[in-house]
Amino acid sequence: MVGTLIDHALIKRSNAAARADLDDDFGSLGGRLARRDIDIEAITAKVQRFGVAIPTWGVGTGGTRFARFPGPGEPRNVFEKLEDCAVIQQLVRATPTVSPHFPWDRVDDYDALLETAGSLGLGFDAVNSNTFQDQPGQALSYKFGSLTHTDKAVREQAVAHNIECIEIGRRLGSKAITVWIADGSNFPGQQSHGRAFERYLDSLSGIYDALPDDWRVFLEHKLFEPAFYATVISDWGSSFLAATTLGPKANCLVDLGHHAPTVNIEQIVSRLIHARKLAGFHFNDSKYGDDDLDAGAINPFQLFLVFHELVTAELEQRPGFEPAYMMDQSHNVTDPIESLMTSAMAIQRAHAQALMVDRARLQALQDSNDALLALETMKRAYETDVGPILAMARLRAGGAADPLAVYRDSRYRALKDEERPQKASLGGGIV
Ligand SMILES: [Mn+2]
Repeated sequence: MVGTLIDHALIKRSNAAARADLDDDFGSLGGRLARRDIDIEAITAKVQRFGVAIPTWGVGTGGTRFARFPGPGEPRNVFEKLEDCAVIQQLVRATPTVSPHFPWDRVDDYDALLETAGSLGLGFDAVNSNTFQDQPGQALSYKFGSLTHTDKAVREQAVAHNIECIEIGRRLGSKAITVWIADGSNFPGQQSHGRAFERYLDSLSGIYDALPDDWRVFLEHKLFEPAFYATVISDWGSSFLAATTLGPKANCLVDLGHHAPTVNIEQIVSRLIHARKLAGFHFNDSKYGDDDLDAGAINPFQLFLVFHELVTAELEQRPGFEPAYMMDQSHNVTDPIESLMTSAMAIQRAHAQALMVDRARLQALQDSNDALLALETMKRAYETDVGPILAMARLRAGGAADPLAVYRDSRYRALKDEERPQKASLGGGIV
């Protein structure tokens, strides 16, 4: 049963109070952009069309390997997770889809799940499998790996789980499955790098063969953790090699946190676009490793540079360019709804800034090797305050000009705390 979302009258009142200032700011920004031959209405329309998926696990409090500190009114099942996702979409209007995870979101009646999502105005994005932990009653353990395990029976169990996820996804209207494995080793010599990768390819081909015609499989690489010596799919090279070996329906997914701190992620994005192998993104930010911090919290310039590659590919109509966007963050000290709203807006911001790069000028500067003015051209777009565009896009789409203020005024979290009495233990967080 779907509970209360945000009272629409509250959004209307807040927007009415903000309207005059917003019109002024939007108008003055429009004038300044016009002098740069940028049409603010065209940018606003593109911002309105942009969407990024929310992972169902994102609306719960995350955790670290040390502890998890649950917040009040956390969703207790996938239906309640959908409510929280709907609130984010109601206010921000940039998150129309939800990315489910199995077995965490397993239900008896998937038609009811689909119907609930539809009634909340939400659709389903890529499904996510889980072979990185053991489930109650599971026959064989993933302690020493899943799709790359030395025991064929364990590999077959992991493949069967992924195929079940595809089957559930079909019923929910998904078109892709994301496969991330925790497989790897903690000690030199523990595992054969070569044989582990070959077992991965063999297992993945079983999943690949089960894909419906219009489906894709997204291979997600990760540098380290939980394996601390070697991860089987550690980098975009391994991911690309696997995706190329498997075939055209296999693409490489880039989780921004899954790289070493100094890696040039935007260049990787460019390479994957060139090879028609970019699956999409898991957006987040990090300072040290896979910190799963909120998108744009640490390095918004990097996010902008990634979007510069994406917008360029879109403008050039690169063949096979159809990236799926999702946020993948762990909210440990904030209200997950607030984090996801501000992160979605940070992602929108990077997108809008990237739309403002003067690409003709940039290319001319690149061709004449003018490094300084080339950077200045990028910075000019990056330093444009696109806030009024984002607010206007939200307002026109029926959302809130100031989502955070409306959310806090609504006391949604306090109301859910009463509606959703928590059990003593809620299980682990998300890695
Ligand atoms: Mn991820």
